[in-house]
Amino acid sequence: MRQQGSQGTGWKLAVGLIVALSGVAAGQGMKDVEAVAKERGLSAADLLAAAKTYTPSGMKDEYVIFSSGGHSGQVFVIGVPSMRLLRTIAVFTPEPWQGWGYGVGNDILAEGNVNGKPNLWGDTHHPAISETKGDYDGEFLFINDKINARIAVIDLRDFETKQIVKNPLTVSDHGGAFVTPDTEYVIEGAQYAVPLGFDYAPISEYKDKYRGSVTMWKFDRKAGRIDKSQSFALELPPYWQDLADSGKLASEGFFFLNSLNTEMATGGIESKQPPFEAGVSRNATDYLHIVNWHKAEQAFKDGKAEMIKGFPVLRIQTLIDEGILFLTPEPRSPHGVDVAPKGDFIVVAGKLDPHVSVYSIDKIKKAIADKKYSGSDDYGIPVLDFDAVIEAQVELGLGPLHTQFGPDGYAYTSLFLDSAVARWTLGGSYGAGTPEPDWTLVSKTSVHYNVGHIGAAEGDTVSPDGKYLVAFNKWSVDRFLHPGPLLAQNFQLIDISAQGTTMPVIYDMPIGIGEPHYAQIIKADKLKPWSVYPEVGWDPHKQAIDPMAPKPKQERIERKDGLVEIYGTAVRSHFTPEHVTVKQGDRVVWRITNVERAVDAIHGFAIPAYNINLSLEPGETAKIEFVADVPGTFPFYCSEFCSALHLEMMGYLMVEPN
Ligand code: CUK
Ligand code: CUA
Repeated sequence: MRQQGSQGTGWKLAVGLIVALSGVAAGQGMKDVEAVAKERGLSAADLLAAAKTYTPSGMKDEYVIFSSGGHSGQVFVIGVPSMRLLRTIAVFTPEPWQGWGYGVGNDILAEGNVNGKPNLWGDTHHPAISETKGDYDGEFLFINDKINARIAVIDLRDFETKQIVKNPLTVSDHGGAFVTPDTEYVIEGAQYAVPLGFDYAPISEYKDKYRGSVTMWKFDRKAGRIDKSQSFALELPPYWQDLADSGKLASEGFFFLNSLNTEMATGGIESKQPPFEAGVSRNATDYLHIVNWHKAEQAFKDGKAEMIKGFPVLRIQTLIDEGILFLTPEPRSPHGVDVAPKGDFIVVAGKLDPHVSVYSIDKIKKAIADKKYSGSDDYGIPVLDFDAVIEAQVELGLGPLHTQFGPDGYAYTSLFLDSAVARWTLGGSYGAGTPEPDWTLVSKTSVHYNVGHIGAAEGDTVSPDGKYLVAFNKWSVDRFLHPGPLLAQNFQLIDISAQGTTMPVIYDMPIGIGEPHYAQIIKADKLKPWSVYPEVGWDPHKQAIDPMAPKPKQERIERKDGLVEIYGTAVRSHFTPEHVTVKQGDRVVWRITNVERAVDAIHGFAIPAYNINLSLEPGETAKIEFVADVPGTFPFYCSEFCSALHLEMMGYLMVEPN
């Protein structure tokens, strides 16, 4: 049931506040607000929440969420506090409005082919905004596709995908995308163990042949691309590495990965082994992987990697010999691992344990230096003594999953089974920021329902903002109208601006396009997107002028040996040329430039029967290629309502039969 707030004085105060803020003549305005609130059954808390989130026409949002699009394979861009969807960025899945896969982006989508076959959906999980010194810089966005182990690079000047890389070693990933503090590397941890390169091996050979891995993709910021030639991977035991996070400041040079199948369970029934669900949860502890990536980079540069599937891999023995990899116990099957703002603490959420376990990087470094091991695992990797590296364990509730941070020494953890977000205090040098004692649970806010990740404003950077937190809930049950049995996910905005126990939910946003996982929230003024492309003839793929881009007054059709090259333009409200006649079987290369300079003067370009649609933003040039194998008469047209004479913006493609 939906909770009703008090209808007493608080309500009157809220109305008074809204009326005062809105500057409406107090008497009548107050009555109007009161009447609407009564009629709609709104409480004082509801009115206050509305005042905190309602964003009148023309007012801009203060923060921007980059959310994974889950099964949509895309990225959602959402404003905070209004929770309005501003954009979907086409990534792993064709998207007709943006022309993605229908004339533009086809080559980028093809980079994501797996074993030469197109994979036209993605399960996007974890977006990562590029960072400078551990703080979001708003230049690039990376996101992983869990189902196919791919990473995409998005340029935040135009919010378009520029690159997709397929991991050659693993078929699925989960511990990515995470970036090192200056975005030197994009980290991608595998999820389900497979023989490296996902070759066939019977499950009975699991322990010998199956492996985990983590890949360090080198990012070339100037090129705006991952540089595959400088990228490499680390072979890991087949422990189902889960989430990862990069160290920063105190833990700069390290990254952390947790795991959930150190049992090396291989699944059940006919094998007489327990099913995965039980087999994976037998041990009381799993392993947190501690990776010294500075040393890994050095080992790679020193030629210590072996080529597997044409990709350099540092084998487990090398990781041991070079002091690159250490393990330490963590409570059974944990989920998230999150590094505190100063980089000093690493928070592991229990999932099957009601605690978060907080590790100290100082203690980890000391334990490594002193060789304080409690033993080694089956592969000979040293295991750091748990008591030597743990700083605190804080009991929060059932099903802790993911942690974010505030500016004041608070941490926030999602509780999946409790359907709540917990606020708790960090200790150490953060302790002074909060009125409550160190390492204690302060309060919980119920969310609706089954929360996965949470995202706080800049909440995983070196300088979190506090203020807003969003709970990304898996179930919405009774929150919205039911559009059939497939229900929306629920993004709930929580006001975390007050210290102590006040942490109200102030907005519910249904997401009916796939199941998002993680999202990052950046201050809007850190983004510097273009409103039009810098110059006419701009190729977004190269982020530069295309010297071949058609120019006004130079439109033409060139023909040579079965090749037809069209140089066309689009402007309100006509295409040039308007007539294109080719012969059946001709190869057609059609270049088209939108020569507009006005903001939002977008043209589409759609050709029926040939599966083509483009979105041409002001200044953009695009090139499409097809074989005119279907004879006939094909009216092409602008598919974006651009002007009063939009319907007149068309032409004829005539394909003469042989
Ligand atoms: S995961 Cu979905 S709730 Cu894939 Cu980051 Cu934790
Ligand atoms: Cu151009 Cu419609």
